[in-house]
Amino acid sequence: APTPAAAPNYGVYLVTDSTPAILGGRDLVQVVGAALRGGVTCVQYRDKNGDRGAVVAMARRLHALTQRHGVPLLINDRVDVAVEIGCEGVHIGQDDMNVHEARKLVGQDKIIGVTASSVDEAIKACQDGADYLGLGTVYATATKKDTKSIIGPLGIRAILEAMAEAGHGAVPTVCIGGVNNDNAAEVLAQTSAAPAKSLDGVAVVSAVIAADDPAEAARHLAGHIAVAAIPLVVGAVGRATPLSHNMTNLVVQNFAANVALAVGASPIMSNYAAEAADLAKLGGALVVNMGTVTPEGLANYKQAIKAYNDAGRPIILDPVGAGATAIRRAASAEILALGRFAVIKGNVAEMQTLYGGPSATQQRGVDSTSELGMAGRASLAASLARRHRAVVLLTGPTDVVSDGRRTYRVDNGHAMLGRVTGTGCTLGTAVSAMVAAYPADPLLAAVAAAVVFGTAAQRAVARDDVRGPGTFVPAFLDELDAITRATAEGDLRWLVLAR
Ligand code: 3NM
Ligand code: MG
Repeated sequence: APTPAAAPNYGVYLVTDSTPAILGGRDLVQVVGAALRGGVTCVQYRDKNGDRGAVVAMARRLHALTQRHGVPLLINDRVDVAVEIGCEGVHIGQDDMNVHEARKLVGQDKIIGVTASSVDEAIKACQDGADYLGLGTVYATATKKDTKSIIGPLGIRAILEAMAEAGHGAVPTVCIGGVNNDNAAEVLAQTSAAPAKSLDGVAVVSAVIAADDPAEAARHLAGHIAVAAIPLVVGAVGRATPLSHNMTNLVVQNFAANVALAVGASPIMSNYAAEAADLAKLGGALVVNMGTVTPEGLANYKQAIKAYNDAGRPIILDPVGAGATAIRRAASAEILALGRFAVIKGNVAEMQTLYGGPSATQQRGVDSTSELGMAGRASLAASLARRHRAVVLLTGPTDVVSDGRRTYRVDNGHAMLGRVTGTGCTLGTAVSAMVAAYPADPLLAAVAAAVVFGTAAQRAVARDDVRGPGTFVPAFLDELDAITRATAEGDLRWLVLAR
């Protein structure tokens, strides 16, 4: 079956500017290329006055670049240019062509974004069929001097609330105007009308285009976006109470079910695949954890994977001890070739085995034994992610999470997690809940799960009543539960974002 194009991701939205004051003497294609490597998720080429021939030529170069990164390219204002080069869409302001005209020219399948500065403009754009809105101007900016109204974060928030109220809560939004790495976190927090509606991203010009290091600037913005997503992800789990269907090993069943409950999901522990087709219809996610694999178990995984793939529901694959035995190496390779996985989770040894196939090096027990530096870990996660079009969550003292082009590090947690059994496996359960509830961005859902999980460990260890692994486990569940509640309310102060 043909796979529909992935929904555009507006998280780190770059708007270009070719004027010397902002671009300097640099080549726009090189600057945008660096920004894409840093994690920009959407590019708008904005050159309102340039000579048409030069603009078409630049648009083509930019489109070749964004296509290599799998990122949409939109053209500001000049709809004819977008039509000519066949890029993913256009962005139009209130003084540009209207949405209906633009739609006739670009067609149903292309993206049309609209700038709105007021509730009325936003609602009208939604009614006209805009695919997303750019809301602004947040703060006065030297980049665009003719901005009509500076509405601040609270003005943005008022528009978001009105959109949700009018039934347009599903239309994605970014904010624009004077947003940079010093204020992005604050803008995202202040604009959030959660749970009604929050921004899907931030649009910036000078914060990236004029930066000394555009890649680094984009990377920082991507970090702010990921942190801001955590309460949205955790809140979505609480509202949806998604089913977390665990086909897991007999060591961790009880612990995994309790972790699912603590993060607000609804666990079901079913290793009998004949149930999977019914369970897959309930809007949850499946964890396939190969921790105590048997021939019968393997047959069950395969049947359940097919059922969840057929239902279009996410699967989290945890190939526990993938490299430990010939049986596990073969089984994990077979499973991996069989279906689609939203998230593949494991330690370095397991992920190296999957990446290298069944002949990869011997792994001792189910623990991670491989030494690999951070760059090597990031590259392993990204390569495996690209190959399987999945999110890869590579666990370790620092977790690495990648979808193949965006790669995040989660640097929290505590060594105590390695002294009790099942913490790695139950992280997979937490991921399943978050991915099921936050389909918009499985990468950020997995990051959120890792952050919350590691934070719970650190908070548990810090408690006076925790003296070792035995007292740690119940304290960990308590903290996971408490963090989930606080974070869903938008309180980020509980989270440990770096050791
Ligand atoms: N549109 P910077 S503000 C292109 O309010 C644009 O619609 C705006 O640049 C609007 O990120 C703006 O450098 C410029 O402040 C934003
Ligand atoms: Mg405009």
